[in-house]
Amino acid sequence: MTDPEKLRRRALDALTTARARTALLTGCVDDGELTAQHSPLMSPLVWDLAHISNQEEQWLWRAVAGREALRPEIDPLYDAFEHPRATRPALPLLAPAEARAYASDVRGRILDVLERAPLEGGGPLVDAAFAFGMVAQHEQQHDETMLITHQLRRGPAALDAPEPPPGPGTADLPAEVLVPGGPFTMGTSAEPWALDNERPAHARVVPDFFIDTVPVTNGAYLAFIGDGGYRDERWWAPEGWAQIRAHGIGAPLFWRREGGQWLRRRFGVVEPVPEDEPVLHVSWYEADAYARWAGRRLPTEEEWEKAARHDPVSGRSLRYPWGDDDPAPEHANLGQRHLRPAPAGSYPAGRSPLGVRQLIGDVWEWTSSDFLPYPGFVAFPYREYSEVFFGPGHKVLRGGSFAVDPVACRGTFRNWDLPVRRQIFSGFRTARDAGVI
Ligand code: AVJ
Ligand code: FE
Repeated sequence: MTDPEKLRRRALDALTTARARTALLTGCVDDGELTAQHSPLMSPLVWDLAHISNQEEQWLWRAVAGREALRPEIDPLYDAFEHPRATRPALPLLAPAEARAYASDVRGRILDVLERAPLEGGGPLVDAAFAFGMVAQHEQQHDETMLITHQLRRGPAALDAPEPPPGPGTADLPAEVLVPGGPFTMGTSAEPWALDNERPAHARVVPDFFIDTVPVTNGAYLAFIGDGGYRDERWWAPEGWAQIRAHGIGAPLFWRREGGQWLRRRFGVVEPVPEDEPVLHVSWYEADAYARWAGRRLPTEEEWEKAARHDPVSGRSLRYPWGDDDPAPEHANLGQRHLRPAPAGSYPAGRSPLGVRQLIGDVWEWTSSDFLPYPGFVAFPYREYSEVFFGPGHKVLRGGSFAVDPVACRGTFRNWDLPVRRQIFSGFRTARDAGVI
């Protein structure tokens, strides 16, 4: 993708799509709700709104266009490292009307820049085409964050979306798929909008392993609960056991048991837990404990990526499980098109060459791996984007949820979070070494 006009259209399209989503997420509640803190885990929605535009101003207006700062005095308010989320409501934040005016001022200016910027795709990370793509991805990541805030919010539903299609189910699918061992290419040096932590492409070798054909479902997870999984220390990492004991955790977040039935709250609506849907809102510790109970383990990050990208015929790593085409609605449940995961077994057109399903979309999948740099990693645009998070404190999630836009999701995309987190749209699948029965 080196044609500058194509890059320009793609950037414009990605920015416009992101802004429509931001407008929806911040326009469906009143100003009081925008400035309220719905959970100490999250920012007020109005913080995300101005933060998106402040980053856009810094990366595109100042860095790419080389123009003078518009609102330098607000930079510290919207610096995620300066103020932890719980303290943000007390800051002198821009009021909703001011934040909206700032957002449209910045957007108008950077669209003028985009019209004239010399764009050369495929260049080094610092090229202008990359910066526009990074800003669109950043906004979409905050749109997912804002959707998490909506899920935590109390009160009647503010959002609505059609149900995902019913899907073919799992009756005809094998429980697991053998991924052949040997080398494959992990990461990318070619994907124009890949972030710093996805680079560079490099060879990895994994031994033969089996991986679940579909993500672990609520039904399967209910068997773990029913078998006393939350009361049996054998299955738990020590820190996970401490967490569930300290907080009285006995089920995924947003679940409760009433009259012998498991219910869950989903965007302001309480409904029975659907057994055929991938489990959602579990911590890394819960995923790890389930896998141990099942006699299995979480896949490593490289196993996950090999299952998602390796084409055994060509030996090549694909951009997505289904090939190199950009995601379309028949491939995966992405982009907040539906406000829930689709039933396990859905999206046969999105399966990998080896037959693994729903690797992209539906739920972020916990892996056993710590978030670490690839060999040859170069931080961009600054250390705080990825580098400061490297280390044993953060676990990698792969594949993207129903809440993430296609622009911020691909076979190489890496998400990370603390192993205690459960408000994120997280699920998992399990794996095992081949040869171990
Ligand atoms: C990649 C989702 C962990 O939300 O902290 C947003 C994305 N980086 N603004 C986050 C991000 C800067 C990041 N995650
Ligand atoms: Fe951010």
